[in-house]
Amino acid sequence: MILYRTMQGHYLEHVGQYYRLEDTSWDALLTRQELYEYLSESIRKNSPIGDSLPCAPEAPIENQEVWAAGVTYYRSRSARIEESKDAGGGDFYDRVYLADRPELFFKATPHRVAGPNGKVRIRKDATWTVPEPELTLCINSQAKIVGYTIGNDMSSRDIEGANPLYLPQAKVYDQSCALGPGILIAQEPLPLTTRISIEILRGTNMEFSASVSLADMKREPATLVEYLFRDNSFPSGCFLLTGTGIVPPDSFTLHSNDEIRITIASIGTLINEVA
Ligand code: DO4
Ligand code: MG
Repeated sequence: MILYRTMQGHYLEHVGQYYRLEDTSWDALLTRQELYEYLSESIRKNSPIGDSLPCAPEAPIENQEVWAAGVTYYRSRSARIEESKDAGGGDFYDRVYLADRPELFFKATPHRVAGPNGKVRIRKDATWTVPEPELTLCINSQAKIVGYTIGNDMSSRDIEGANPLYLPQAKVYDQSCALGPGILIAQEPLPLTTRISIEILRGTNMEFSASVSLADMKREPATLVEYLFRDNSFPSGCFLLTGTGIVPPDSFTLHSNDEIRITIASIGTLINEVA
């Protein structure tokens, strides 16, 4: 079942039918104990409202912080070693890829997050920007993974490549993150055969497309969550992007008006235009 946040309230999709939920706030919903059971019960007790959402979905976030993991796929390690070669930073990416402790960084506050069909941005002072399509964990205040959504970790490669200490500037700026379209509420981990796909359209031209499987991720989602919660509390829960396994070739940079489509079949497609 997939949970959606809209201007008109919260909705649940289950086998092609949509149900309206009565909860007062998104935070209250995401921090509910036994969310899966509560939603299953709502489906049993209520009649569906139809086979489509009555209005457009919004970013599935209220007061949650957004964090991200890095260098969790070999492709990200290699691309970053290459981009930071001149700055002497390459060794660190290899070391973090192999270390027990994962790379975790703060990504966005809610107002920096674009929702489905919203606009993501290229930093004003960046010259080389790419989207990073990432499976995103929805975690409650008790450190339990309650669901999965799609995240785009927009990244300024020239800024990070100039010096890895510039990472927060390469990663955190207005509309540097997109989340959505909804949250797949699941009790079990996603199968490792799950694929993350991206398409980048410039006008009618497909500028770049690729896909990767969760089996290629080096870290377990549960381990990432364990590290994130070691000495941080999240009273409203949080989101954790799990890293990218797709990096376009070095000749590619995003342009204004490009359309980015990221698909994980069991969740949906997150579509954003570049402002
Ligand atoms: O090490 C820098 C960030 C890595 C990242 O965002 C990723 O691998 O997805
Ligand atoms: Mg990333």
